[in-house]
Amino acid sequence: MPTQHSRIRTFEEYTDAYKRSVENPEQFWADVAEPFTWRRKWDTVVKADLVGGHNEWFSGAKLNITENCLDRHLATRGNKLALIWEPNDPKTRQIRYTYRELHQEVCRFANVLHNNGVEKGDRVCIYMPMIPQLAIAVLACARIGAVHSVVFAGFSATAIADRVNDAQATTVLTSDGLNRGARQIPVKRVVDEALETCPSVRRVIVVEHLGWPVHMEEGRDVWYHEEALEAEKSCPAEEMDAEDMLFILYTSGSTGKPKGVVHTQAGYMVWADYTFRNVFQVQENDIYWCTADIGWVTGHSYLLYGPLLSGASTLMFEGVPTYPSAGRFWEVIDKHGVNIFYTAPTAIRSLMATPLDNVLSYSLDSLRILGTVGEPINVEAWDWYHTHVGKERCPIVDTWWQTETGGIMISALGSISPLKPAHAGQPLPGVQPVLLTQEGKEIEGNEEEGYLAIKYPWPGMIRTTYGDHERCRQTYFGAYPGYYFTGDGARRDKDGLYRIIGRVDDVINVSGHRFGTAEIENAINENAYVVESAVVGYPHDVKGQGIYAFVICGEPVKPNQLSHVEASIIETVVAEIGKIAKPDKIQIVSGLPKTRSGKIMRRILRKVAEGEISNLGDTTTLLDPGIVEEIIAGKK
Ligand code: 6R9
Repeated sequence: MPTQHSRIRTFEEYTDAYKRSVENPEQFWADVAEPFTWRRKWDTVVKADLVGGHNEWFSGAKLNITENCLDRHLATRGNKLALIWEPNDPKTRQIRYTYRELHQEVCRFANVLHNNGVEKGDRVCIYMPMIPQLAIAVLACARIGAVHSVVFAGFSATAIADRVNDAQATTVLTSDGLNRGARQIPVKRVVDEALETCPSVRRVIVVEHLGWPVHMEEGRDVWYHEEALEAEKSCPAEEMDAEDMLFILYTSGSTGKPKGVVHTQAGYMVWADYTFRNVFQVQENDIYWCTADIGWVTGHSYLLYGPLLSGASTLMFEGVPTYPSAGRFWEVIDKHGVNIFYTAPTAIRSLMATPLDNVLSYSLDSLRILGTVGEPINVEAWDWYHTHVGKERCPIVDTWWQTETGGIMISALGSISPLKPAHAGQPLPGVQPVLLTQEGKEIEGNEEEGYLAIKYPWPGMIRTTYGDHERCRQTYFGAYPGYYFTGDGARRDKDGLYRIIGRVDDVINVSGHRFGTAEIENAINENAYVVESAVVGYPHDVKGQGIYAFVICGEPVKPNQLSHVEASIIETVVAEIGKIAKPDKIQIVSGLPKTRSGKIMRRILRKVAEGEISNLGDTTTLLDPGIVEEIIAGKK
């Protein structure tokens, strides 16, 4: 039995580990899990159910993930940097926490939660900027066994309220305001608005960040810094069952309502740590930087849990890539000596569009490994990243995974795997991908394309969708019983490397953020001018996909009213979801292409939005083919 975490170091070791993980998953994962701190070991390694979606890992085990993130490192890494915080404004002070300091801060925050009535199993919604207290708050929830539900601090009041109500959260953690580049946003005000419709919330704990005056609701709202004065510095970790909920994270699917993806304690822990250590080939003195916000799954698994579980030094950045200049990422890398850098293709594409001097004026000597996540990376962006950031010296790990998978599924492992631009590569040990035909038949051999599915459980997989297991079953296991269905299409090349092509469902990926087309349509339809709408994605140079909305209004819109109506629709979407879901193009139409049974033919709208009007396919089933001509003529 291994007593220490090991890392795959050569391609042969990878091949061997992969083989073992498929031949005997129980033994393989028992070995990987062994070195963690367990209060009690498991009875069963895995209970697999890819039909009903009732999968379990390490059942019977007892643990606390924060003992594994923090306590267990204290003896050997107590003075090592755990968390480095780089502020939005480079002229203000960075903050650094050693493992010992972070442990203490997490315990203090955990006591504040306790003192404010938060108990094991309670759901806590966290709506905070990228400040150290966000990381601390997440871990504090895990420390006492409360379920965290982090909501990205760019979502609107309505979106917060939906998530709070779905999870029946009792507590909200927030801040007075936030910095995003040159802008400042009154976060607490957004929370106040949201909570007007959230009766389950008893307590709001506010972290002071900008020093802004905010409304404090008597009997409901308290300041963190005041509560912290009375809180003890030590806090025993709650003993959790392997399959107790660790967190909920809302993500979009093809239906209108985002779903709360549930991850549990032990499997998620083992998966986040194993994938982090191997994909990024982390060495003891590395400084690691993941630019994702903790509001997304990448921030959960690879800014916070993965790095801390592995005892790494993780950097957290409050700002944006373009503030105060488009050289900010590279400046931060040089300033902190970052060795491993993990970001999204959309960030690379937006920086590529700025003068090359922004990157060439930094040395970037410390970099050893680069990563991308969130969407397919096009060859042009890959080349730019490889040449100008990695100086042709650093491998790029293109990591494919999802909120539902908990951690990386298909990726190169540092420099030990074959690299091919725009290809995620090979599955991690424990991941058994297959390509399926639309009818659900496995496609054998290479140089093939199909629906990407996974045919054996892995420790970090989704356990349920909060409050509605049937939805989880249907979405992920219902399409092809016996497989986890990813919603992505993929191609396997001649060497067995996977290239992810994109979603095959009604999900669009805008700057690495997932939205259901129905979700955006629902928002647009809230607007008073609008009767009906249809949203599709189209290729966008920087965002990967842009949002194209075809909208039918109740009254004819005169040309001089057009910009007003469009602005009004955008305002509605911002209020319903948030700025990140703003349509890039709105086209007012008098009708939508529908079949006789009333179904919108999105295939046609997608072609129009993509500008591929010469090849619209079969339009004979349309109720009113004339409408297509009108839509083409008015294309934006
Ligand atoms: C981690 C994360 C998941 C969807 C996924 C796929 C796309 C993610 C990708 C990628 C191509 C990659 N995606 N990584 N596509 N190459 N390396 O992004 O989770 O927000 O749930 O999105 O993102 O379409 O299905 P999430």
